[in-house]
Amino acid sequence: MLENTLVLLKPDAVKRSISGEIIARFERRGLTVAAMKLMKVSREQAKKHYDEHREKPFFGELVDFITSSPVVAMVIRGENAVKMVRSMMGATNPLDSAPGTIRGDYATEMSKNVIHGSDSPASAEREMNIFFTKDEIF
Ligand code: IDP
Repeated sequence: MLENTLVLLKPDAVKRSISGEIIARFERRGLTVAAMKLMKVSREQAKKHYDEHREKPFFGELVDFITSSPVVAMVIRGENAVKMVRSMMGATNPLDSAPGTIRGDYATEMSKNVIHGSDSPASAEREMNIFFTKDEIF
């Protein structure tokens, strides 16, 4: 099934100039970029995006980090793109992410784990609307 998913290359990825390498992995796999921009996430967008974590002790830290400096926001499209991107990202905690996955190859810390990808088609729909207008998605 052809799907869209929301991907954020987090501030740590942009600062380390590894965005291109990560985008290349998606393209090499056969997924395509349907929307992309370098942007500073507002606190309002961050709180909406991470709403499911609102009650967690690390929520403040999460919002502070994602708004700290620019991210690359993308819509990635392809067959089963949601699941495909999640499997390419690797586990949330870099200690558990297998080598060969994005986090397994680039991350060492839970808070600076390089990438966000929607966890379901419903989340993807919700999250794409936070970062993109309809006419920005090709
Ligand atoms: P995901 O990014 O793999 O979907 P989520 O559970 O949705 O993982 O968590 C969102 C983000 O919050 C993670 O990518 C990570 O940066 C951060 N995070 C998750 N759990 C913790 C924690 O226990 N301490 C600190 N940060 C956390």
